[in-house]
Amino acid sequence: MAKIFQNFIDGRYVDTDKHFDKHAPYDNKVIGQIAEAGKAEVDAAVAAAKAALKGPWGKYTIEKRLELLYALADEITRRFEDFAIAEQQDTGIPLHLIRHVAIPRGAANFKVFADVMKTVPTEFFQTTTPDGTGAINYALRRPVGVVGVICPWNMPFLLMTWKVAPALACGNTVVVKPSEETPATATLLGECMNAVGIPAGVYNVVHGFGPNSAGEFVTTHEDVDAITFTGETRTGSAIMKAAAVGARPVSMEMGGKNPGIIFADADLDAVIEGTSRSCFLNTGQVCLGTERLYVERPAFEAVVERLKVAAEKIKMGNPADSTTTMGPLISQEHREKVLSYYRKAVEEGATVVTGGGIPEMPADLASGSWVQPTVWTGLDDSAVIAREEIFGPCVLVMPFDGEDEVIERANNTRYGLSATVWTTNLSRAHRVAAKLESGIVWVNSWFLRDLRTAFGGSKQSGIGREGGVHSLEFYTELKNVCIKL
Ligand code: NAD
Ligand code: 6OD
Repeated sequence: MAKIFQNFIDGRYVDTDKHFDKHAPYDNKVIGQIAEAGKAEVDAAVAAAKAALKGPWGKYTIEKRLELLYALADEITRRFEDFAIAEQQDTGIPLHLIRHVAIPRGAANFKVFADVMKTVPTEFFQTTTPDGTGAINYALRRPVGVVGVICPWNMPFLLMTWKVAPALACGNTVVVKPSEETPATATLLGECMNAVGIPAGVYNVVHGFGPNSAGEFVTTHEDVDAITFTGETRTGSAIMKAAAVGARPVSMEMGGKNPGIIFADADLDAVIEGTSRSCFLNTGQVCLGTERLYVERPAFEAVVERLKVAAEKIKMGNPADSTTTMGPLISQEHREKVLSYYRKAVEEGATVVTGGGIPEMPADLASGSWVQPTVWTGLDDSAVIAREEIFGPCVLVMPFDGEDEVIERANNTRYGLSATVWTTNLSRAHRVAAKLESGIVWVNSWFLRDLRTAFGGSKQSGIGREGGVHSLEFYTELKNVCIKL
């Protein structure tokens, strides 16, 4: 019998009478059916989340709550392989990469945010009063309530736990809407919640699509107190409209068109190692990835040549095979989108340095959503592939001649998520990092992420910052208490 990815509501798995197929990205075979939540299931999930705030969860001491989150992290680690295989089947990401990043980092999210809660300072002010007795002010933090968590498919477990962990650490309850492409790990996490004794209703999962489906039902629900979203900028705008009803707060992590800047003095070995990861890791489906690469003219030819070699070394294949270094795109639909940009690049006159099409795959994988890692040159910043987020394993490499010029070009975008700078000149690294309009700048590295640091995008890449203590800004509300002495 086909596997059914059920909703998780009030501590129980809930089927529905409306199912849709989940295809494995690497061979396009149906691996299960997803039980789409309707309005009734979303109402039930939100009601359970609201009730749980008033139940034991809302009454626990912070120590008790954090103890449960540490236990949850341990339980995820105990079920490590179940999570890894679920994630691999959903996404097609090579298993060794999932074992190395997604699952350990997903478990770590619960520990890190529990740690953060132990050291949150409070503000305190002494105030003078006309009668001379004085007053003291101090701030209390309280949870915002029921948080709607709308998730993408590109690193599903990592990006979901990145939101669920701080939400729960702060004492909220959640209704999670995973992407319709990646139901598995969110569903499995329900088992871990029950196993460690997190009360029913604290963590709920509803499956489905966006408009006129579970996503819309969650974001328009009047008992959802705050909405945190990761996904495309266009979707984020639609969710902001929904959140405007009832004036609910939003935290938005959205799209990007991230520049990489390589100065001629950079260490080229490090550049190629870091840049090939930032262009091709996870088949380019990383919000922080590089799709525009600016290379100082004296280094241009060498970088293009060595990036070509790195791209051609990538081994696509079965994600369970330990020698596979790149999986497929998430779906046939997403492949169509990426290939439309591959065609557009050629129409606009790009030189295809390598890739540009569909690779030949063995018969058992031939129906998967494979594309070749691709490097282009020969176009400038006005090209469509230099302006729009493609979210595939591809990069346009362009030469530049000066620091001011490259900063202006890197910033000439409606996005501002991340940027990478490669140079051995320390003063220049500081100067350029300060001027780049993005939420994160990496110097001589990429995706070196400390979970305690602020994460988020400038311009149309995001609203707000999450990470470490910064997550408290969204997942708690500050209340000032003023006591006259
Ligand atoms: P998406 O916007 O298509 O979908 C994200 C989620 O929103 C899905 O669960 C979807 O069902 C839901 N959704 C869609 N329409 C909705 C609506 N009207 N109301 C409520 N929910 C709705 O994004 P995706 O394709 O899953 O992910 C890829 C995108 O995510 C890329 O643009 C990428 O840059 C971005 N992303 C950003 C970050 C970041 O931290 N900034 C991280 C990962 C991915
Ligand atoms: O590692 C993280 O903390 C993080 N937020 C990664 C985001 C990846 C986006 O695709």
